[in-house]
Amino acid sequence: MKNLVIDTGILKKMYYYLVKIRRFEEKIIELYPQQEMRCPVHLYIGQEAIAVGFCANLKKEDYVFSNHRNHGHLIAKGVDLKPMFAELYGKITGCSKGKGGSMHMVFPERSIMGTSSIVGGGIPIAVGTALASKMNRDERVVVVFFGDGAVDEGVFYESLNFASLKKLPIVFVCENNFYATNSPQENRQVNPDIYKIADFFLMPGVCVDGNDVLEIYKIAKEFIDRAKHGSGPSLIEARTYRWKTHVGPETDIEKGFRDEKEVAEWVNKCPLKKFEEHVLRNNLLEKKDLQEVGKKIEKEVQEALDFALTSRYPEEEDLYKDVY
Ligand SMILES: Cc1ncc(C[n+]2csc(CCOP(=O)(O)OP(=O)(O)O)c2C)c(N)n1
Ligand SMILES: [Mg+2]
Repeated sequence: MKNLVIDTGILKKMYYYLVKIRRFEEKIIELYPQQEMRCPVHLYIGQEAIAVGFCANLKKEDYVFSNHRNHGHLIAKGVDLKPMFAELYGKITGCSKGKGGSMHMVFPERSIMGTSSIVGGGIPIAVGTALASKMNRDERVVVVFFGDGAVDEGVFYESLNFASLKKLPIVFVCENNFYATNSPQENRQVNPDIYKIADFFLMPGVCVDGNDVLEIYKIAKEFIDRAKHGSGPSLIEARTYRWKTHVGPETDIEKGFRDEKEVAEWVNKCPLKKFEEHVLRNNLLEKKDLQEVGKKIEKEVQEALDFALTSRYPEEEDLYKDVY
């Protein structure tokens, strides 16, 4: 897979999603202080390459399970910005009808069956879905994204064991951004190499640069294909960094949670910049291709925002609808 040549259509599509996630969240940063989005937001800026590289290998019917930091996964899986902005504003047209907010977005039409704010909580649900896929022989693969913090939870280990035992069609993707809230990985975990946990469960474990969308695309292809062909699960650790504070639109340097130099070093490894430099240097795409994507997304963001702002709030009698 290392020498796989990625065709121009896929390169353009991946750039489109990288920029779409970035601009969506930049708009949140701009508007959040108005206090009209009344839900907590965990921003994905800096980690975009992981969602994009994986989802570019998935079909509409393949399942994605996510977590509290989910905007990138939904967008990369093809969810439109309109129901996403509407959800942030608590509107009835939101993807969870205004009841979920940022952390609890649902979009079954794109096989996003729900996202959870319980750290590690999505992992066993993803495994159960993969078991159903296998029993139904429907060839729908499952990709579950979680943070390094979820590796502190017992259910992570139980899930890996069961998935390997039953050879389930699932890829476990740990987005290691080295922090769980303000707690660095080295204060929580004895072994920094999360991917090595796969060894014990007799599945492949791979570590990848989480800011390099092309590398991620290739790794994702290999292990998604493997899962689809009945060879069972794998664990991919993608090392990356979140640019913003754990929750909210600010940075956390001024609060002293992270070192300014550390943040700056990672901002310099921006996944969008890395992609742009690579494709231009190697004549894979032209500058005008990249500019066109930028313009298209600017328009989409504005239209989605207008849609959300002009949508209505749920009525009081909607309160107990869709609640089980
Ligand atoms: C079971 C559980 N414990 C604690 C929390 C509080 N909490 C919310 S997010 C978070 C950190 C998650 O870190 P990580 O999994 O690395 O994801 P990241 O925020 O870095 O993307 C914690 C401890 C929670 N939501 N659920
Ligand atoms: Mg983390």
